[in-house]
Amino acid sequence: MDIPYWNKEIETADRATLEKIQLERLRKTISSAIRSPFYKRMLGEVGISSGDDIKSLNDLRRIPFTTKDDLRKSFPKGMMAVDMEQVVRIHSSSGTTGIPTVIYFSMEDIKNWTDLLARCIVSTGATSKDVFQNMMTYGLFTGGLGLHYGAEAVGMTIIPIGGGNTKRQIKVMKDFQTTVLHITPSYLLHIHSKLGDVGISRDELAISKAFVGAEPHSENTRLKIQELLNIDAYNSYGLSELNGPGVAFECVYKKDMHVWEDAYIVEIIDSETGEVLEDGREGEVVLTNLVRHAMPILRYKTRDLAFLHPDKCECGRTHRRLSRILGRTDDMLIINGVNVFPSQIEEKIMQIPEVGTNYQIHVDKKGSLDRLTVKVEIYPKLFMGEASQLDALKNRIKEELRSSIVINAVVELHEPGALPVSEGKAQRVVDQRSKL
Ligand code: DLL
Repeated sequence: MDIPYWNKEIETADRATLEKIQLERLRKTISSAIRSPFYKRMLGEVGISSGDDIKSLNDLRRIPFTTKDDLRKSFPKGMMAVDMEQVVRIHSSSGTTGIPTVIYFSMEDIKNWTDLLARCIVSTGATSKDVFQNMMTYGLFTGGLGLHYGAEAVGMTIIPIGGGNTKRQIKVMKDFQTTVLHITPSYLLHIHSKLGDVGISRDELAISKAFVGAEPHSENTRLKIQELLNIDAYNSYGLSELNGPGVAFECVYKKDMHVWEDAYIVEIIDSETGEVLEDGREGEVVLTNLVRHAMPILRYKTRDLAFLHPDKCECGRTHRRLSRILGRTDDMLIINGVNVFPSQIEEKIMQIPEVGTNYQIHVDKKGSLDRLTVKVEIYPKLFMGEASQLDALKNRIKEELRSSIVINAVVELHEPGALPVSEGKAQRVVDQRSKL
């Protein structure tokens, strides 16, 4: 296979070269970070007063972790490391859980971020010949503008449509013969279910690829997307604290996501002890910016759980691959004492052929016990059969779940369109226990 690269030299650099670059950039980043009140205090406490105090990459471990709470407490400017005059863009998280977190970019930061996204796009085989429909929200969310700049650098024809308005999205896909989509996986499945309503068939569309990310999804969900739409779906990972999309992305081989190690130091840690784990072991992803200076973040505890692949990728890139996000340290449900990640439930139900494209997990109480209800949409023709067939399907789903999560779940079958959909990140879990 002819492997496409955006910057072959850096993407295939050997480990010694990568580590040399990392060390240089870490020093520079620390010298920038220390200009912010937050890092001045934190680094001062561990005896680091400039980048020169970092003698080797191992010295990174002297630095304490940064948490979401630190970002919140530093709102609005506690982590800003340059004068406001040098800031050319602000992004922010929605702040639905409290105080928003804000991210500042200098012109150089935007240039560096754009370059990373161009790498991501090219690594999937997309080119300037592609028509790119960017269906992620533009605005304070990093998903829209981040990929927009990357796609522009690659020279793609961009349709900056943003999120929502499903019918229009489908029409635009047909009118401009869109070839590449950027979208959350849940919204893409919804779009597929709406093609018929708009009177447009898959054959009238030219889509061949989708960059899917911004929310957890299982390998079975990817396979479902690929099969239903006959496209290649590439996993895309990132978080606003560390720029946004472009932290890790799948290449043409689709065997998990290359982390751009000249731009980020990635560590996998045991969340409880903080111990750094070796490649192959699952733990919390911790990231350090190496090419951001308006607001660099050091050793950020993402709360995302994953592992790094120890083996090399066939594409020739040397940057290690991060597994699919397997869960979050904060999304684990405890149901009657049993630990369950929503991702385990998704993985199971999405491999059942009768299950459609949407589902939701509800947790409440029945008496003093927790009750887990898994609501799934199934294909409409199944409702036309015998009631006993529906019961059999329900039992099969229940059994599949029991074998995996060791919990007796209540299973509800719904018609397509019955469960809520989001045009951005899906809300998969509704836990009502604290409200009861
Ligand atoms: O979601 C940035 C992004 C935009 C990534 C577009 C990919 C595409 P935040 O809103 O800050 O930023 O949310 C970050 O979303 O910590 C993960 O928990 C989750 N997440 C992002 N990408 C993936 C993915 C953007 N591919 C949080 N798989 C992260 C699983 C993901 N979870």
